[in-house]
Amino acid sequence: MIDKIFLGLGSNKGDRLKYLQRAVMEISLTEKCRVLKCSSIYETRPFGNPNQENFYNAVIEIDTVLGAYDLFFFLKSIEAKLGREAIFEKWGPREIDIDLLFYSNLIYDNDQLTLPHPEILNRDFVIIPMVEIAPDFVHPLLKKQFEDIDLAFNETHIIQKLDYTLV
Ligand code: PH2
Ligand code: MG
Ligand code: MG
Repeated sequence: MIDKIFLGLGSNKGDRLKYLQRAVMEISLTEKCRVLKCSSIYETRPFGNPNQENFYNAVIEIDTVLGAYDLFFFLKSIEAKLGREAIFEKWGPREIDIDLLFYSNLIYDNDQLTLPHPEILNRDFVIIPMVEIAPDFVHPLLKKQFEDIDLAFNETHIIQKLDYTLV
């Protein structure tokens, strides 16, 4: 099976567009990863902690030779390289956040890594971009294709789809 790997990108500090673009660039610069698809970029209201700037969010699909843990730590190293400062506040502002959303249908739940990312179904700014680039991908726990996932009970965070692109 070809792995289907999706990453969520977010920034709400500094030049948000540049941080997202640089994250995609860093991911594609290594031999270990290939960027296959990029969603639109969305401006979104902060989820969880309302006293912070709006985010720019997007989702990308990649291919990689790295396993889930190696990929997770590689993504952390890119966050650090791009200058993400330590965050002391849960869901506080961040220059760049690169979340491993799905590694195919792997299901993990431990201190280091939870797969699928536990917040996906609460976040329109993940579901809508997933519908854009992978409408038939099946959420391995919900067992529904993204295009069939109901947003009706979720709070809306998306303000607008932006004209900028990730690459
Ligand atoms: N990320 C968070 C907390 N809140 N809100 C939005 N709109 N977008 C995010 O990416 C986001 C958030 C923690 O990672
Ligand atoms: Mg996050
Ligand atoms: Mg994160």
